[in-house]
Amino acid sequence: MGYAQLVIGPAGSGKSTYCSSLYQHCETVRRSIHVMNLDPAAENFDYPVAMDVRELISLDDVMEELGLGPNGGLVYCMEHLEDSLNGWLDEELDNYLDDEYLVFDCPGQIELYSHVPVFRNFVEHLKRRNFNVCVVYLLDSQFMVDVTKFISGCMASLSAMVQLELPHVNILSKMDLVTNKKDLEEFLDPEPTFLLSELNKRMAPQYAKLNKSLIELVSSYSMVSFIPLDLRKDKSIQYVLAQIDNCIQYGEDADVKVRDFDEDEDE
Ligand SMILES: Nc1nc2c(ncn2[C@@H]2O[C@H](COP(=O)(O)OP(=O)(O)OP(=O)(O)O)[C@@H](O)[C@H]2O)c(=O)[nH]1
Ligand SMILES: [Mg+2]
Repeated sequence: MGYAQLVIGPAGSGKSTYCSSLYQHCETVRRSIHVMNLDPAAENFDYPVAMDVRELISLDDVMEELGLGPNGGLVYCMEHLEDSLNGWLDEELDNYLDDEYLVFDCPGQIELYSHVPVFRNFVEHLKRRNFNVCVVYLLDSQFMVDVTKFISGCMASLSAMVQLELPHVNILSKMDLVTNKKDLEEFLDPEPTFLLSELNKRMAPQYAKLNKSLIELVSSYSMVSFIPLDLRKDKSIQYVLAQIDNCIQYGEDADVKVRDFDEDEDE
């Protein structure tokens, strides 16, 4: 049995930085992980790239040769990868043991998960290869300080969840930039009734019915829970990793030491 994290989230939400910090953390604790780049638009990396999708296609080449812009170019790359990605994975996996832990650093554009089937097919293929896979969905904490942004963040994560049908771990990234943690705390694991009353306060009365349906939707998919991640704190990375490991049933017998993130607040 192998294990895999698919690291997704909006452009610039901190996916590649997370992969790099996770790699460093694992190196320190002498744990083996391999970070794979699935982003044809990636430029440089702070982690050793175990597999690089740009061997198959890169955004720069597509833009130059086909005269496409960055977004159209990326959609083209993904369509092109539909036929080749799974075969490439098979070839690359020959270099690894069956029980490896892989982390896939993915591109940020949300339409790649909803409009193009390549990621879904890729996930199905990983499962066929006996990998336990989960989505690690990163959302920038800067966008989470009010209820309307919170709901739109949940909806974006939900759209990926519906497309990929994978267990999800939602992460709030860039916690080091949050100056007022109190504002954010109410959104980490909020009660649906709290969200609904906040949303109703913010929006005109004619939206009340829509608001109720939205809150019901996100809470019935258990989407309204986010784990804060502060990359400056090793314990925060450790906690996030333990949650993900739990989700993909990695090291079930191992005695994973977990401390709650809140305990570190005053350090
Ligand atoms: N302060 C702070 N900045 C961060 C953190 N994580 C990422 N950044 C910054 O946010 C920007 C985007 O980070 P990336 O890791 O490239 O984000 P990404 O999600 O991989 O971006 P795309 O691949 O382009 O979608 C960079 O300038 C990072 O330095 C963080 O935890 N704290
Ligand atoms: Mg990136």
